[in-house]
Amino acid sequence: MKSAIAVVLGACLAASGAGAQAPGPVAPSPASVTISTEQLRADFDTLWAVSDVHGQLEELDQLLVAANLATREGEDQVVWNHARPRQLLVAVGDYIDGGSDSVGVVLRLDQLSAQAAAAGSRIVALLGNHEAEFLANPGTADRHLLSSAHHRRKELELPKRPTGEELSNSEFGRFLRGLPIAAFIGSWLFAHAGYIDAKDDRPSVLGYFAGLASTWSREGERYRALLDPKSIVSYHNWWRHRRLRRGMMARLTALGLDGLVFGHDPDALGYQNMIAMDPDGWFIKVDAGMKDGVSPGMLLRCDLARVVRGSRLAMTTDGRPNCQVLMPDGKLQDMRK
Ligand SMILES: [Mn+2]
Repeated sequence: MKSAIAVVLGACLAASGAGAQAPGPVAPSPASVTISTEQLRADFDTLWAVSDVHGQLEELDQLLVAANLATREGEDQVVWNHARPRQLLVAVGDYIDGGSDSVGVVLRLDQLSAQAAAAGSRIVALLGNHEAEFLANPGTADRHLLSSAHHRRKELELPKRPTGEELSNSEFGRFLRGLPIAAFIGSWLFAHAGYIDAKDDRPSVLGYFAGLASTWSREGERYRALLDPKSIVSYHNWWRHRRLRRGMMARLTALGLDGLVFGHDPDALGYQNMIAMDPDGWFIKVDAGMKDGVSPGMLLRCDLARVVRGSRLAMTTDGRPNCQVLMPDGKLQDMRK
């Protein structure tokens, strides 16, 4: 109960604008990342999101270069644009399986994270179900992932034809084990499948996240728990059901949140292979269908000056989406809704 009181107190402080560092919607834990609206305003101009890159390194590089977040250096090298501070990029999981360079995608995010931080920007990478499956059972890594590891063996300091276990013990596994499953950014939740498997009342939703945090502290269970088909990284197609969308709106509201940004289903919300929003303005899905190479992907781009309203983030104004979509050629488009 003590923590619930602290959360309520924190919410009052935040609402009264008492500049102190407000606690997040849930208790701090390595399972989640919190960036308050105050921190957003102080540290960032633009919020970006990408999801479900699935081993398509060239497509990811092209998106980041098109966004001017990264620049090309030499043949295979893409680095964070050191002249690009105040950018927050959220990667919403599923970096591996699909395209030919799963390991390259993970190493790219690893390197860019450090470079972005040095430039006054930040990358928040979240875990997807494919990473959770690998970390739970590295021995089941498929031949495409292992072949990608073989090609990248020098960077990983691995022998020829590495095993899944060796890959898990390399920098690749170390980076993935450092990833949280959820990010509370302003008043939006970011998570791979996004579904909160709890009742709608506040104690149940807080209990759900406390449960995730508690399995997080037991490494053996951490990834196995996420393999549950209704987990926050695994639940496919929940968005198809009006009842579950309504439930999610209630659970987000119970935490004082205004929206969910998720990936995982390239056809989510009825839009195939594109970033889009639901008609009620509560959900943005960012899986743009890169997995099988049918789409070169896109980035969600939110100008924070437009999105931040007091202590909240608004997905829409007068029913129109506040964020836009950046295409691989650098053109900005309105988001579908
Ligand atoms: Mn997925």
